[in-house]
Amino acid sequence: MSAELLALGLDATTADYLATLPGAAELVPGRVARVDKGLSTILTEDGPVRATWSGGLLAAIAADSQATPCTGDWVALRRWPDDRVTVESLAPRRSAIVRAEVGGSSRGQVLAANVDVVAIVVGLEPEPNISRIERFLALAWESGARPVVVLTKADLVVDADSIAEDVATAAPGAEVLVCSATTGEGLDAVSALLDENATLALLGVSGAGKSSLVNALAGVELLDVQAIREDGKGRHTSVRRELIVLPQGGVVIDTPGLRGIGLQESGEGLAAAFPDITALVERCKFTDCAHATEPGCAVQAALEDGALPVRRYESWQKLQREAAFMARRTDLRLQRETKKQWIRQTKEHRRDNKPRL
Ligand SMILES: Nc1nc2c(ncn2[C@@H]2O[C@H](COP(=O)(O)OP(=O)(O)O)[C@@H](O)[C@H]2O)c(=O)[nH]1
Ligand SMILES: [Mg+2]
Ligand SMILES: [Zn+2]
Repeated sequence: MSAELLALGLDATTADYLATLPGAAELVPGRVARVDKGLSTILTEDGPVRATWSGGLLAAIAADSQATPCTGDWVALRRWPDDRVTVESLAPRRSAIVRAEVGGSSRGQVLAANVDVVAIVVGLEPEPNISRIERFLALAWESGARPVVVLTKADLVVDADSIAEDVATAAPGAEVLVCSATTGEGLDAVSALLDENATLALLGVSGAGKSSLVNALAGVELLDVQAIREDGKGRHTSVRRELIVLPQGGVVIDTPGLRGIGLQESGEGLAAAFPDITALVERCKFTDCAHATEPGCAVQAALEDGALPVRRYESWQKLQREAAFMARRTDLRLQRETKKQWIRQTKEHRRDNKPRL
């Protein structure tokens, strides 16, 4: 494995996958930095290249939209004699941040792949929305990467540490860091998340301070920071997500500001984000307890004695309903797909078994 690929965050499993592909000798490994409608920018040991999808990859995408390469993916490239470059193969992802697609298909949209740490970036001013942090945490836990909460703009408040304590109660199992991109306070701890060429993805709403944080970590202006428009009516927003290799090592993926994020159906991320409630539910007297008026409900008891804040319970309930809705939608899609496949097979069977005339 070359030093250049290590700096891009290549891990042993992925390196092995890429090296053992059929015809690997003619293929070039690379990491997706950005995708614009089928034309992607891929970082290789010899610098960035622009590439399109190969026929084989297009077929895989037609069968499953999640096979579309996204920022952070590792791929194998082929250089053609006419200098075109195509993405031949997509390496399995070791983690993926997937949000539910708004409307339409029930397939999730992959925001970033092969991430080690997901930083949920939240400005300390205006006051953080704790329920939104819980939602981001569920998405982050679901990804398979390690979630942390980065509270930024510490220079704008006097009680950063007490806000951080509140946030920590909503983020069991996740580290909560306080920093300022403006003064540099607390940046060392954020920087440490990038040790050993780790890949750090930043999630957060537009205006949270993600791009400023990347610039502060890099020590140079790599990304556009939102300027507040002079008429005060809104801001121009960056829509491009980018993969940035920091000069001191480590890779940052700056996702677009997410206004709303839908949850995927599995509910595993939700259980990981709410281990306190998951533990209570296991202690309810009835296994199908709806935590409303049932006797022996551990959730209701925790709400009554104040061990479980009502806000946190309501936030969990809302996300829980959403995940259940997504699960039903996925079931419907799978049913339809199975039916389509059955019809196709029946037709093929009929064609293959036509009586001879
Ligand atoms: N005072 C202060 N302002 C910040 C800090 N970080 C970002 N900002 C401001 O917050 C606004 C949004 O920042 P930006 O990095 O573009 O947010 P993004 O949309 O999440 O990428 C800009 O006006 C920044 O100047 C900080 O640490 N302190
Ligand atoms: Mg930005
Ligand atoms: Zn209960």
